[in-house]
Amino acid sequence: MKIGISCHHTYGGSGAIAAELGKALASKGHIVHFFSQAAPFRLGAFSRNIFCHEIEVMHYPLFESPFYSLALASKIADIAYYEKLDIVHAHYAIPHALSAMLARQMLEDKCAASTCFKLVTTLHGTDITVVGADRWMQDVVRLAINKSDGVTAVSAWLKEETVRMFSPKKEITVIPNFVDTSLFFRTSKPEIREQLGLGDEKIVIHISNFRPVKCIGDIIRVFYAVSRRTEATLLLVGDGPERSDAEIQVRQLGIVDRVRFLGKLDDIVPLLSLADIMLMPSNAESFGLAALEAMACGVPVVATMAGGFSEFIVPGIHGYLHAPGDIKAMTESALLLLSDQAHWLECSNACVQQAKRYETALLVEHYEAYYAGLLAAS
Ligand code: GMT
Repeated sequence: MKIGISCHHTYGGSGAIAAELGKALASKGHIVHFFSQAAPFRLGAFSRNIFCHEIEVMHYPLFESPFYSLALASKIADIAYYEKLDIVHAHYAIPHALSAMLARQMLEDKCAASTCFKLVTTLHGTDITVVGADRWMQDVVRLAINKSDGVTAVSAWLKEETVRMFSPKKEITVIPNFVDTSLFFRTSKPEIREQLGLGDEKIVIHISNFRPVKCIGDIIRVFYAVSRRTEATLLLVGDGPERSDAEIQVRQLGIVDRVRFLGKLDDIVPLLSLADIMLMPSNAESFGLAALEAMACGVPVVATMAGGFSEFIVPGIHGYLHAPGDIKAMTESALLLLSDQAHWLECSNACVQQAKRYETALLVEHYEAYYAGLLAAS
């Protein structure tokens, strides 16, 4: 198949999933064209089957904010026509699905509807729960969903939310996030501990784009309580709008020497490999790719019951789930995992097994079958 993938290039789960999906499809012989503002952060692959189109936006003094969505639509239309794309897969409803929809309209005079690409939209989370919930964005998100030929969501929870908020015309198929366990596994690299100046204390990790939904303040609060009862270091990987406040909070609590802000890093496996637990106290998380990747590296997760975590984290087996904002309960669960080595080991092994159920190869087959079904129906 010839597949176009439109996605955000920035640090975040939807861009990561789009890039990993494209790489996996290309390795199976499909031709993949990426459309994004810059090369997606996880792409980093050489393949004869991958083509990356960075969208050039026209700058003109009259336009205060450049028309990215329109430039994207034009690029998709151009490539879809000349490369005869079968599928354009939009990751995140806005603006990708909408731009692809517009691209299809641009091609109306050039090709018959039956020969034009099928539009698949994958809903990732905040496109529904934050952007879609905005009074002025609701109708545009609804349009993007209803004009797609196929819609997938990354968890049953997100599907339910979408149905509740938008009553979409089409059935939404759940295809969860996935992880390549040949790349995400626990490795022993003692030099990393040394490079980071860590001793043999327990390591707590969090990886995200530091948006409000991630509740970074709760991570600091839980870690503060944990660090009063056991020797531990918190590794914070990523960056975003909540980082500065988190730094101030860490200074005020007097735990600067126990918290490391590492910024955006691509190579996270070595860090996950030395982590004892991951904290994910989000107040809404459609799936939680970072948690799945941590589990693949044998890291139990303390997270919230908000969203899709409960679809792959069984409390007591792979970590613990609590109500958002319940600092006390999250602290106790973190301490339990950090203090009971036998229990930690059981959880760690169970996490590795659970991650294998979300193996990239399995879920990529789901996407391929989904594309094939849409093409066969035309
Ligand atoms: O994190 C976001 O705010 C948006 C989005 C992204 O582009 O990074 O992340 C979402 O998509 C991931 C991949 O499907 C999911 O694993 C994340 O749970 C989801 N984030 C939220 O729902 C907050």
